[in-house]
Amino acid sequence: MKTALITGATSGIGLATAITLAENGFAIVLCGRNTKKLAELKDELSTVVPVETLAFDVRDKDIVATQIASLQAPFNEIDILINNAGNAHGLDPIDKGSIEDWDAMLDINVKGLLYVSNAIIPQMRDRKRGQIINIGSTAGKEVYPNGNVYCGSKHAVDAITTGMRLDLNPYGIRVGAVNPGLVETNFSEVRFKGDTERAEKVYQGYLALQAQDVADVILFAVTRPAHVNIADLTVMCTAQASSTVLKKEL
Ligand code: 8X3
Repeated sequence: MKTALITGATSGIGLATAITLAENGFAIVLCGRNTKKLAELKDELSTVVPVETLAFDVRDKDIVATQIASLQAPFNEIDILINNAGNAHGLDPIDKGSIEDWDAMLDINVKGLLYVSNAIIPQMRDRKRGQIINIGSTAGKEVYPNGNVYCGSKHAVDAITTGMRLDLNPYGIRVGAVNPGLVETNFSEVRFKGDTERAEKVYQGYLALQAQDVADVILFAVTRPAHVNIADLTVMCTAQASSTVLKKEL
C-alpha cells in the first residue's frame, strides 16, 4: 500500500483528493490547520485505509519539520507528496495591494511548499523513489490583471516544479504539477476575505471545475506506471479558455 501525504487536506481540492486516494487504497497523511476537521476526517477515512494526521500551518518551518519527522511506521515512508496548501489573498492592482496579503501568498504558496518538500525529499532520495505533485494554477501559466502577486506565487510553483524535476532526476523521483483553472471551492471566499456575495459571483453563469474533477486528475497522475511521470497538466472547465476568457451565461 502506497502512502500519500496531502497538505491543505481539510477543504477544497485537498479534501477531495484525500477522500479519493483513500477510496483507491492509499494510506493517507492528512495535513492541515483545522484540528477538528482533521480528527473528523481521520475517523471517517480510517474505516477504509490507515490514516494519520499532522496539524501545522505550512508557514511554520520548525513545526512542519518536527511534525513530519515525528511520523511513525507505516507513515514514515511517504510515496506521494501532494503539495496542495495554497490560497489567494486579495485581487488588487499592484499599487493598491496589501503587504500582508503579499506575505501570506508568498509564505504559504511558495515557502510553505518548500518547507514541506524539504522535510520529505530526503527520505524519497534515500529510497530512490517517490512522486511529488505540486498544485499550481492557470495563474502560474499566465498573468491576469490584479493577479500580480498571486500569479507570481504560482509562477514560482511552476518554476520550482521544474527545478525539483531536474534536481531529483538522478534519484528516480517523479515530479509534476497539476494546474487548475477556476475551481468552485472556498478559494474565492478566502481571496475576498469572507465576502461571500462577491465570491459566489465568480462561479455564476457557467459550470466551474469542482474539487472532485481535480482530485480525479491527481488520482490519474498517481496511478500511472512507474515509468510514466505526468510532468505538467493544466485543467480548466469547458467554459474557460484562459485566465481572462470565460464564457458566462447570466
Ligand atoms: C485559481 C484560478 O483563475 O483564480 O488558481 O487564478 S484563478
